[in-house]
This record gives sequence, structure tokens and C-alpha cells, in this order.
Amino acid sequence: MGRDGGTAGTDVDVIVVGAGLAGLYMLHRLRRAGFTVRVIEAGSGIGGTWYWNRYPGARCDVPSLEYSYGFDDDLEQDWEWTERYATQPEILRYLEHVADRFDLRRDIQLATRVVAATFDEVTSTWTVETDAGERRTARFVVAATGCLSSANLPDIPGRDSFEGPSYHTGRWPHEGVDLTGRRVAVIGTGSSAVQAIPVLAEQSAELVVFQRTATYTVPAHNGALPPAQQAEVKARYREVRAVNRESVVGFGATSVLGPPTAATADVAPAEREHVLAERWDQGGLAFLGAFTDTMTSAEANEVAAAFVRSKIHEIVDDPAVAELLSPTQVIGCKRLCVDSGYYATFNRPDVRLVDISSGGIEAITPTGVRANGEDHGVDAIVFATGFDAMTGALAKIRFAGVGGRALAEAWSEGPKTYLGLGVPGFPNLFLVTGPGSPSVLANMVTAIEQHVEWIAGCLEDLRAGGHERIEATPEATEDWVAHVNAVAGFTLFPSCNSWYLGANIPGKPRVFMPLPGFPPYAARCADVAAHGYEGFVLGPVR
Ligand code: NA7
Repeated sequence: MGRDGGTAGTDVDVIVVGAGLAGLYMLHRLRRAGFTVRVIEAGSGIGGTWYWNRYPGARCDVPSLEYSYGFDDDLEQDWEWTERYATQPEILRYLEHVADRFDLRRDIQLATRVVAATFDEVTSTWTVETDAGERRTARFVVAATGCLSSANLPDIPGRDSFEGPSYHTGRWPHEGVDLTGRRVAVIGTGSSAVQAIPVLAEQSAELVVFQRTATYTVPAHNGALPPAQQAEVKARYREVRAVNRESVVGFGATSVLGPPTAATADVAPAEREHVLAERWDQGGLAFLGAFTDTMTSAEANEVAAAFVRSKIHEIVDDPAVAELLSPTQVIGCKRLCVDSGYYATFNRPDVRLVDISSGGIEAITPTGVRANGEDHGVDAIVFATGFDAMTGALAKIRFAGVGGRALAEAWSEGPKTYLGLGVPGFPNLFLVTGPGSPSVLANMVTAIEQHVEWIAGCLEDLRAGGHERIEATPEATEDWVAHVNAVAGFTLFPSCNSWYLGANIPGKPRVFMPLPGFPPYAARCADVAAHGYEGFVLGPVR
């Protein structure tokens, strides 16, 4: 394919939508393979999630040494992380460094939103339209649009009547917000809220937290990354990345505790406590990996859940508040949170917890938030209400595939993909970490690298074979959707109202979207490629 413009007379070979972790690496990898690429990004800067989520306390809950690209030896050796869990500004600096280091910016168009993409069946090309009214053509489109990028601002009665400022954690003002001396409401108690609440409590005069569902969170025990530890990991980085690719969740290779070896039922109760306490003291998401059966056996899960509840009662002084903070759902069913002082924040006299589990928020008024018949006067509202996960960003683009069929229509009963990579009826469109792939159930960087490399390898193979078009078959897709459901059904994940199921968005079809288990998935993708892209139709041959 040509170096200026695309071979099909298109503007470029590939249009990539989004310049986050996925889009940046996709650009680099495709360029290295000789394709012409244009990345179109809605934000005014690169970084995706790490560009948008600037709320106080925002950081990653996967260790920084593992939440980083593994595709370039020099990059991973040169970059120095400062903390066990990197802050949002540090990750954004890292991505800026990557963009400069690999000279990516010249092919990235910022502050431009892709609004539509239409497939031309005669030429087998896509025409992409932007909010600036431009039209650009490409043989292929890669949607690197992110799993958690479409902010969910719930439609609460009176929402826009509030006279003070309101913020969504995923759209935090870049200039920062000074909440010193203000009375602040936080709506939501997911991961973003869990990170923001301890910091907001320090700043504000009074913090009122509206909790619909109590949250399990484990301590981060974050701190400076000891240079010796960083050097030790860097010395065996190839092995670390390889171990992560063989890990169910795509990370854990730098954890001192390692993967689980025993089922809960096979361990005596006193020893279980010891194992869980050791993980709690170590901190982080590895807590869920104490035993092999935590996400597959309700009894086993309850052992871990009860342990966290006992910790909440230990940490929180007021037993009634501790009880309200104690979740009842399966632990891990909603994504486990990692915190720095979350539960203890509720011991502060200036922090109040409002349980809205039965009635929700009744209204937002000009002066505050009304719940349980009571008005809570506040000066500012923070919506930590999450995202239209996994499909939200794709749904905002008017994709028109074969026969002009809209993606929204094809997915009206929930997303249907083959391998989370391809969609029948939408040839030459690839999704990075799409629904039906491990994505959010794995270290996002591990999942992204695997997808980017698979897609790039696929485009190289198509070029080598003279193919202009690739499309997932409906049969392979139906089988894949059934497979994802079967795997999810074997776990406890579908047992609560999580965003994995789309349950946080009113009216969204209830379908379990990510696929648990990274290694067998990656092996399957490799297999599909090795067998001539089984489950896809390739053609026509020029
Ligand atoms: P989450 O995890 O989706 O959390 C959103 C929170 O907001 C959660 O507690 C929700 O309660 C709550 N919520 C959502 N809508 C409402 C309404 N209408 N009223 C009251 N409360 C509401 O989003 P985060 O941004 O915290 O984290 C997303 C992911 O980003 C995280 O898992 C990491 O992977 C990174 P609910 O639980 O639905 O009852």
C-alpha cells in the first residue's frame, strides 16, 4: 500500500478513531508495517482515559510497572515510574512521551470527533465524517474508542436547575477545581468516587456522599516505587510481560504473592483468614486472587466478601455507617476498587453518607440534592456516575455497514462481535478491546497490545494475500456470543447490576460484555489467524 494516501485511492489506508493507549500503539504499529494512517481524536490532547479523567485522586489501580507498553525494550527501560500506582498526570506524561518518542503526532488530528462512518460496498472502503464536516476515506477503520470513555450523566429530575457548578469525574476541568471551604455532593461510589472522596474530603468544608450501592475496596498501600524494585523488574521485563500474557487478568507478574494455588474449600478457615489478611496487607486487586474459586463459587466468594466487611467494621467508628458501607453483592461482581483511605474518610465529622439504595436521588434542586425526602444543601456536585461502558463510544458514531445497516440496529439486543474484533455486516472495521473480548476484565494495556498486534498482523496478511475486504461471518459471531455468555455464566460476574452488563444505563440491553480469561482468548485469536482467519470471510482477491 502506498506511503502517501491509501492504495484504494483513499486518503489513507487506515483511519484510527481515538488517540488513547490503543490508538497510539495502533498508529505506531501500522506505520511500522508500511500503512498510511490517520488518527482522529475528539480530545484536544492525546491520552484518552488519561486525558479526560483528571478528578482529584485519579490514578491507575494496576501497578505502573505493569500498566505500560511492552512493545519497545528501550521505552520500558528508559521510562521511570515514581509510584507503585501511577497518578493520572504521570500516565499522561508517559503517553505524551510515547507520542513524541515515536513521532506519532504528525498523523493525529486532535479536537475532532468522528460522527459517522459509512461503508461503500463497491469499493470496499470507509468514508469517515467528522464534526468539522470533513470526509476522509480509508480501506480500514479501527475503533480505538475506549471501553470507559462515554460519560454517564444520569437524567435526574432537575439536574440542570442546580445553580452551583457540577462536574463529572470523567470530564474534569483541565484547569482544576478549587473546592476549599465548599459543601460538596458526590453522587456515586464506584472506582472514581472511591479515589476522589478522600481527597475531596480534605479540601471541602463538608462532603455528602450519595451511595446507591456500597462498594468493596481494598487498600492500595501506594507509595514511592523503590528504585531497586524498579531495576529488578526492568532486568526481567520480557519475563514479566510473558507471565502477564499467561495471567487470567493480564497482570500480576510483579506481585510478591503470585496467582492463587488453592480453592477456598480446600483451606481451613483459620488459614483462609491468614491468606486474605496477607493479600489485604499487600494491597491492590491481587486480593481477589487469594483463592482459585472466588469468582466461581458463591460460598468461596462470601468468604472474601465477609473478610472485607469485617475490615469495614474495624475501620469505621460508627457501626451504623459501617453497616451502610458494607456491600451485600458478590465481591468482584462490580469491579473491585483500590483505595487510599476510603472507608476511614467516613470517620471524619465533615463527611456524611446518604443511603439512596431504595429511592435513588429524587431531584436535584437549585441549591442541592434531594433524597429520602430530605434536602441536602451543597455548593457543588460531583457526578462520579461512571460510563456507558464498552458500547457507549461506538454508539455515538453513526456506523453504516453493508446495505446501510446501522450498528445501533445490529446491536439493538446487545453487542454482537466475533472475538470482540469484528462485526458481521461491517467489513474492514476492527474494534480494539471490543465487547466480547477480555478488555476491562484484564490489564487494559495487555489486552490492547494483543489486539493491536492481531489487527496489524491481519492487515499485513490481507495485503500479502491481495485481499481488500474482511468480514466476520454471522455464524462465527453467534457462536462467539454464545461462548462469551457460557464463560460468563460459569462465573459470578452476571449476578449483580454492573456496568459489565450495561445495567447502569437505563434501557441498555442486559448482556455481559467482556470475556473473562485472557490467555485462552489470546490463544484463540492466534489460532484464528493461523487458520486463514477462520470465522471471517476474506475477499475479493485482486
Ligand atoms: P462506576 O464504577 O460505574 O461507578 C458509578 C457509580 O455511580 C456507582 O456507584 C453507581 O451506582 C453510581 N450511579 C450511577 N448512576 C447513578 C444514579 N442515577 N444515581 C445514583 N448513583 C448512580 O464508574 P467509575 O467512574 O467509578 O468507575 C468506572 C471504571 O473506571 C472503574 O471500574 C475502573 O475500571 C476505571 P450503582 O453501583 O450503579 O448502584
